[in-house]
Formats: sequence, C-alpha cells, structure tokens
Amino acid sequence: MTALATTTDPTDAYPGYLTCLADADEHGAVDVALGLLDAGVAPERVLLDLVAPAQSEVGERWARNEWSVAQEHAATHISERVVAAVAQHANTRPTGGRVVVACMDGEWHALPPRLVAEVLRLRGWQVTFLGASVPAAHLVSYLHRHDAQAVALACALPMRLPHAHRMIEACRRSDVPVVVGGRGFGADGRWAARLGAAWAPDAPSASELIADERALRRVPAAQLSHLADDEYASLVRRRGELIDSALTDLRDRMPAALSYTPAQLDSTISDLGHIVDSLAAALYVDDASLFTEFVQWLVEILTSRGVPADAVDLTLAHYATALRDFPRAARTLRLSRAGLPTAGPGAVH
Ligand code: B12
Repeated sequence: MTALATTTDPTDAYPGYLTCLADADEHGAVDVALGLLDAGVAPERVLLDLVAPAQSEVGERWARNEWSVAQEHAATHISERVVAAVAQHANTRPTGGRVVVACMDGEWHALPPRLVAEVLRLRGWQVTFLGASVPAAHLVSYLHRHDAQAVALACALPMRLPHAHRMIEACRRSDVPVVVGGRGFGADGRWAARLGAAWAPDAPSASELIADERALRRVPAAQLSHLADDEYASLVRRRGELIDSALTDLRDRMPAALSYTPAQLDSTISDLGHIVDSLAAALYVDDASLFTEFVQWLVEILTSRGVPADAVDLTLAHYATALRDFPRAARTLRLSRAGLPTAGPGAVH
C-alpha cells in the first residue's frame, strides 16, 4: 500500500501514483488521487495532471517494450477506477446542456474521452458518455432521440481519420455541432482542420468551445479536393491484395519470417494492415507527414522488440512497387523510406 498523498501538487504525487500503476496497486492509486482531493486539489487537476500524464507514460513504457500488454491493461484498468472514484467524490450536478461524448467507429481508446467527459461534467455539462467504437448510424439515431447541444468525438489513431470524417459528416447531417479531439488529429489538430471539424486540444478548451455554439459551427469547410484523383479509394479497394502480396514478399526475402509462430504471424499481418491504413489516411488528408511519423513510430516499436528496421523497409519497397502508378502514394512512400535509420545507398535489399 502507498501512503496517502499530503501534497497539494499533482506533480509531486505523480511518481508515487506511477509506482502504484507499475505494482498494479489499485487501492494505492485511488488513495493517492483521493488524498489530493482531500488536500483541496480540484478534481479537474487530478484528472488532467495526474491520471492523463501517467497514462501517456504507460504508453511510452509499452512502446519501449518495458511493459507487456498485460501490464498496460492492468494500469489502464486502475486509471479507469481512479477516474470513477474522482468523479464520484466530486458528484457535480449538471447546470448546462447535454453533451454526448463518444469514440469514433473502430476506436478502442475510451479512456482519453472518458477523461474529457468527466471534465465536462465537472464544468456543469450534462454528459452522456457512449464509450468505445460507436457505429455512426447508432450515434446519429442516439443524437436524434436525445436533445444534444453538441457531440464530442475522439480519435486516438491517425489511421482512423477517414472513418472519423464519415462520422463527423453523419453528425453534421443531424445538425448537431461537433467538436473533435485526441492525438489522432495530430498534435496541433491540423488534420481536424483538413476534415472541416472544430478541434480542441484538451477538455477545458472543448468546454469553452461547446459553450460558444457560433464558434463551433463557424469552421472552414473540409479541404479534400485531392480525393478526386481516386488514389485513396483505389488503395482501400486493394487493401487485402496488398497485405497478402507484402506477406509473400516478406517470406521470400526474409527467411526468418517463414518460421514465425502463429502469434508473430498475426502481429505481422496486423502491422502490414496498419501500414496500408496509415498510407490511406495520409492520402485522405493529403499529408505525407502522417505516414512518415507512423513509419518512424513503427520502426521504434519493432526495433525495441528485436525486428530490424530493414523489415519495414522491405514492405515499404514492396508497396512502392505495387503503387508506382499512384503519384501521391509513391511520393509518400519515398519520403518515409528516406527517413528510415537504414536509408542510404544499399539500404534496400
Ligand atoms: C491504454 C491504451 C490502449 C488501450 C485503450 C483502453 C482504453 N480503455 O482506453 C487498448 C489496449 C485498447 C489500446 C489499443 C491499441 N493501441 Co493504444 N494506447 C493506450 C495508451 C497507453 C493510453 C491512452 C490514454 O489513456 N492516454 C492518456 C490520454 C489522457 O492522453 P491523450 O490521448 O493525449 O488525451 C488528451 C488529449 O489528446 C485530449 N483528448 C483525447 N481525446 C479527446 C477527445 C475529445 C473530444 C477532445 C476534445 C479532446 C481529447 O484530451 C486528453 C486529456 O488531456 C496510449 C499511450 C498514450 N500516450 O496515450 C496508447 C496508444 C494511443 N495506442 C497505440 C496503439 C498503436 C494501439 C493499437 C493499434 C495497438 C495494437 N497493435 O493493437 C491498438 C488500437 C486499438 C484501436 N483500434 O483503437 C499508440 C498509437 C500510436 C500511433 N502513432 O498511432 C499509442 C500512442 C501507444 C504508443 N506509445 O505507441 N491502447
């Protein structure tokens, strides 16, 4: 068990809280959070300055292969318990309109919007939290039946942006103003602007934006005229074929891949799919940096797990050949390969 926090600064309580997550000490973590509340710290600060950065650190440890998926799941579960305990302790009664908070279809990162939902609640909004992966049609029919002042949509993965756009458009058609957020829209929200959606970097800004309905509705239209070249749609149509051929190519050129365990094979197929999906998302928003950043991230993840960057380059080279008649995709793949640690003459086998 961890001693109760006596500090009034969440930053001071942070190391102890992180130790609780590392030790899967659920009660200790709740005690740290409630200790801060008892010491007079605002619940919003506990959520945003303790729980949120700790979750980001959980992600970094998983990415560096220091923590297993099981440790990440255990820590995330504890964070969810802490959020619930803080919300119950605060027990705010709503004074404002209804805000529906949901994850985009296919998006399982429910904790970030849960934090947003609780902060909105603390600020007086009547919040309905729909959680992870809400299908667009179900969200729209929900909005029709409940009189929502706004809907807040979360996306943590840039590769889900084309789906996010369809969801944003579906909400718009029901005339409910939309605010989006989450790391999927880019650190500065630039891909939200490309999709014509109002973006908030964090929960307090989302609350302010929702209070100003005119600002929420006054968003420049989506800039997607580049989609007329059909590259995005063609890539989506060819997704299965590209993954299959990339796997065959990988097995031909990297003999180690022939003796992969079923679990390794599964995660390789999943990575090959993520590469295609991220490339498709980059074409959708017409920004190569979405894909180059993804490739850098993937190389870090794989190298920390003993897979060489060359394996990623093999696949990028394969996709580059398969998509040579697609100018935007070819350029994006070229840029991403140039940024690889193995880039340079002789780097591509
Ligand atoms: C927990 C977790 C999971 C859990 C989610 C459980 C849950 N209940 O949420 C599970 C296990 C499901 C998961 C799955 C995956 N995950 Co994950 N996950 C995380 C982790 C560790 C924590 C997420 C979190 O709570 N962050 C803390 C919040 C508070 O931070 P935040 O997202 O920046 O949110 C703030 C703002 O962005 C903003 N905000 C966020 N959402 C919204 C919404 C609105 C409307 C507004 C206004 C603002 C807003 O406010 C927040 C508070 O300030 C992150 C690491 C990280 N750094 O976030 C990875 C992370 C997001 N996951 C990642 C990945 C890759 C995946 C998987 C693809 C892994 C896999 N191979 O299967 C899958 C994808 C599943 C899917 N389709 O959605 C990567 C994404 C990398 C990338 N560049 O795309 C990350 C960054 C991990 C990493 N370091 O590499 N994950």
